[in-house]
Amino acid sequence: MSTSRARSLALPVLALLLAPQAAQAGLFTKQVRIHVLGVQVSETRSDGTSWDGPDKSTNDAVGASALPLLALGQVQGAVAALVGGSALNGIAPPDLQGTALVVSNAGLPLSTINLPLVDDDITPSYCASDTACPHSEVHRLGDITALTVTLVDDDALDDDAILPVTLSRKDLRRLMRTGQNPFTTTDQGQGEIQQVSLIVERVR
Ligand SMILES: [Ca+2]
Ligand SMILES: [Ca+2]
Repeated sequence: MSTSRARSLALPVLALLLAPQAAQAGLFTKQVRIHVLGVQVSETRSDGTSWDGPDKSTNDAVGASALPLLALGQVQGAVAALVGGSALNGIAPPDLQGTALVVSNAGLPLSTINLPLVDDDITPSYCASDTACPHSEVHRLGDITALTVTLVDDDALDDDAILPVTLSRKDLRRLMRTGQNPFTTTDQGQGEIQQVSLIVERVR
């Protein structure tokens, strides 16, 4: 093969070899903003006990202990308000709040997305509208190593800790490319946080 012939073949081959790396580098330089739409936690804690209920020192329990101080009519109204729905049918859903932390390659926080308190709900949603969800600052995807979601069940005395889950940059990249939603947190946190619903928005 002549030198010029070999060169003419080598260049396209080199381009093919470099193309995936270039595409990869392109993805890493993309600017993204992460929106958290909602989460789903398990119906009980991983040890099978309820999040809340009569055996727990919860906000609900404190409310109940105050009931004898109220007049009978007030008690009836207060009980109806306390048990409204879920407590009556044996479910004791948690009062979730927490954060989704965007973590840098150095392990430092880049953005903290606050997930506000939602009472008595294993599937809280955080968006005030289609376009108004808790979200991060804009970051280069290549600067992000993970998104860690940490929640607690807000109780009156000691909050019930919930095992956190982490999405890797690979997970976030896949969500950006496919829009797949929600993200199921397989084999993490003993299944306490089961899903995180989020959008990885490509800003530019
Ligand atoms: Ca609790
Ligand atoms: Ca609670």
